[in-house]
Amino acid sequence: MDHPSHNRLSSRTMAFVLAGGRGSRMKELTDRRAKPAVYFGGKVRIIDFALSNALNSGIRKMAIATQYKAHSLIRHCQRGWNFFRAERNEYLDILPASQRVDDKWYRGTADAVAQNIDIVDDYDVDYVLILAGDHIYKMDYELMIRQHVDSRADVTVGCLTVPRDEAKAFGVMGVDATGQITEFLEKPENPPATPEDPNISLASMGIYVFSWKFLRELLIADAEDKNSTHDFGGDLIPGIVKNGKAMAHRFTDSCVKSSPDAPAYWRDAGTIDAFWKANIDLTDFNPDLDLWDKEWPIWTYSESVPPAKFIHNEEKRRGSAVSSLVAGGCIISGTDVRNSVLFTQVHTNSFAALEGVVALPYVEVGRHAQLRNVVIDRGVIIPQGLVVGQDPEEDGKWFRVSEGGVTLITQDMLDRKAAAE
Ligand code: ADQ
Ligand code: ADP
Repeated sequence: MDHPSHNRLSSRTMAFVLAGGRGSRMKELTDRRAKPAVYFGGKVRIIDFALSNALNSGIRKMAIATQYKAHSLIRHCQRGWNFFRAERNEYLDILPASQRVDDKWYRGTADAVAQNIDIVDDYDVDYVLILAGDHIYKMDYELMIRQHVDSRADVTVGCLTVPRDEAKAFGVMGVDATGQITEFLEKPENPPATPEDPNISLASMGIYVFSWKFLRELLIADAEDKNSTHDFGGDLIPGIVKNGKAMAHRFTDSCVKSSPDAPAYWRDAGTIDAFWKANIDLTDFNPDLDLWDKEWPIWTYSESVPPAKFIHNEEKRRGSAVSSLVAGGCIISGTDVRNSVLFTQVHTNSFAALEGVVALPYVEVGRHAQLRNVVIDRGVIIPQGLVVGQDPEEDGKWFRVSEGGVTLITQDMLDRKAAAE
């Protein structure tokens, strides 16, 4: 008798995760690391969402294409995603652009797959699920692969609805009543709306299911095409919409929610403001993204550290955190912490006050510092008495203040400030 898992298409699918882009809208946060390696939610990195979704969906073969500032990402994946066992037919490969085919780096997202055709061949799968490594969401990909197979599409594109005025950052599509994509415009100046609502557009999530046989041929043809930019959204998908059958898969149909009433959660978090908000939203009483859900865990690498500790100092100054996420290894000593997300090993000192603070690992906050609505990069030492978040003009002299009024602090910025004073 067939084992039930044999009916799951995910066991015949590999996930190919694209993690080589720049994410330049995150400014100094992506100076030294690619966006998929950026920390999130007090514990994980952004790429852990795509990888955990694949794992939780039953996929046991994965590859991650890296290029830009890949060191931190590669180290994270080596430490945290090293439990795949070839004896069980499980694989996870990290594929840095390494000029395997000729002397070119990955020229675009499709080229990142094309340069590794022989490796994908070795995986011996029927379907390839192309994922972006830089989005925060929970999704059961099995349902999307199932739709792809049942509809006999050439490609199935994951899609969601976005406000029309935000849609020009996406591939935007039109669909017919059967869900077949009738037009696909990559980052259009004037995005078309859905028939139901003039203020809403149907946007590509940049995730695709193909049969490997079909994609393999397409990639070989595309590699020869001098006019192509070798990009899925810019070249391959519009080509299939014109000449073949491209189907849309609605994210809402396979989104994993904590309760049926919860909104479908998907975030790009590609700017300082969006990154700050997505983190701080987790401090809500009932956040839209449930990281506590045992049914759909987000796997990661985490250091083995002692539990978080809260101390009242000698002068009886309380060390406390309310409506906050505080990771292991933190020491909150005589500090008032509110609505903040503190990653591993953040140490704060007496008489400091933190509100709306996202502090990446190994941040130290000196005595009497007053910080409001800030993102602090990993390893930053906040000097005693620093006040940020009260006078944007003053903050802007040294730090990066976003459009939404969030201040990003890196060690380089603090060093420049110290040198000038
Ligand atoms: P973008 O997000 O703008 O649009 P892109 O910058 O190509 O597309 O990034 C897609 C993914 O590929 C990211 O995870 C990125 O890290 C990675 N990547 C980019 N260049 C790469 C390279 N040379 N090698 C390896 N990886 C690379 C895409 C689609 C749109 C869709 C949005 C949704 O093109 O149609 O709407 O995603 O966010
Ligand atoms: P991790 O070191 O855990 O990967 P990061 O994502 O913060 O954490 O690191 C990003 C990359 O920048 C890594 O390659 C790291 O080694 C490097 N890096 C961190 N701090 C510095 C620094 N002060 N100067 C140069 N490179 C650094």
